[in-house]
Amino acid sequence: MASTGALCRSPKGVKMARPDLNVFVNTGDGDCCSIGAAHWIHAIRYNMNMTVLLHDNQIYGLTKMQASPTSPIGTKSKTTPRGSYLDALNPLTVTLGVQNVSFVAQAVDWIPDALYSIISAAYHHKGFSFVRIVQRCPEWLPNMYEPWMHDPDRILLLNHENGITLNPALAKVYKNQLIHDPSDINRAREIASSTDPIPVGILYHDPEVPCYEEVRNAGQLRTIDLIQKGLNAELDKFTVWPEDAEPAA
Ligand SMILES: Cc1ncc(C[n+]2csc(CCOP(=O)(O)OP(=O)(O)O)c2C)c(N)n1
Ligand SMILES: [Mg+2]
Repeated sequence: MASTGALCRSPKGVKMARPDLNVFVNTGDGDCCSIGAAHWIHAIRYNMNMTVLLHDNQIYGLTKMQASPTSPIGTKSKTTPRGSYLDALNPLTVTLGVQNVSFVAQAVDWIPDALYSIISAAYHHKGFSFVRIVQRCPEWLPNMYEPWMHDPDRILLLNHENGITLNPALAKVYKNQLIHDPSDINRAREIASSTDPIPVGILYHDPEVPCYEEVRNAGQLRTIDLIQKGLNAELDKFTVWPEDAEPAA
């Protein structure tokens, strides 16, 4: 599921109806943190088994540059020509503040190796996995991450045996590393509040939080067989029996 309003367009409903599907939501900062924010908060609390990739380019891109909740203070845009007035919302600390949060990670688009490992870990987590991808926007905010891209020490790589496995070549370039146990939510919240250096890796992971599908026994109530049976019963209501028809020769 993708595009703006992605979280509004009820991926929770899709997962309830079809627990057999792997649900991925590709969302933007405007969509997730503003337009669909109510759905974002409740999707975390429901802890449904799905993966949300927040492509955070800090601007409404598709509609040609309006400030979003994650735009840094002072961002000049079509809706804030004198610069935005408020501090940016931090999607990581917000997610880490909601009941039943179970997986939170951060990646940057210019380290694809780590991005791949993080998305893979998110997919394998049973529950709601939230990955914020710090995403460049070449069209509207072209130089936003230049200083971070050119200085590997401004990336803080999170290391742990329960985190992601780093390619050794990458580990040599990104020397600013921290051993972080992703089961420690208080430490995760502290790390999440850093915007410089940018933390990359798994901030929080609790595999024991029950998924809403399990709590509601959705899988048992709505198997493919049952759905098919129900549909057939509905469609059979409209069967017209050819009582007066000539018997087939
Ligand atoms: C519910 C809803 N409201 C408004 C829109 C119009 N709209 C389309 S794209 C967009 C901007 C989205 O910005 P963001 O989520 O940051 O994604 P980006 O384009 O930056 O990748 C808006 C407001 C929409 N598609 N759906
Ligand atoms: Mg955006």
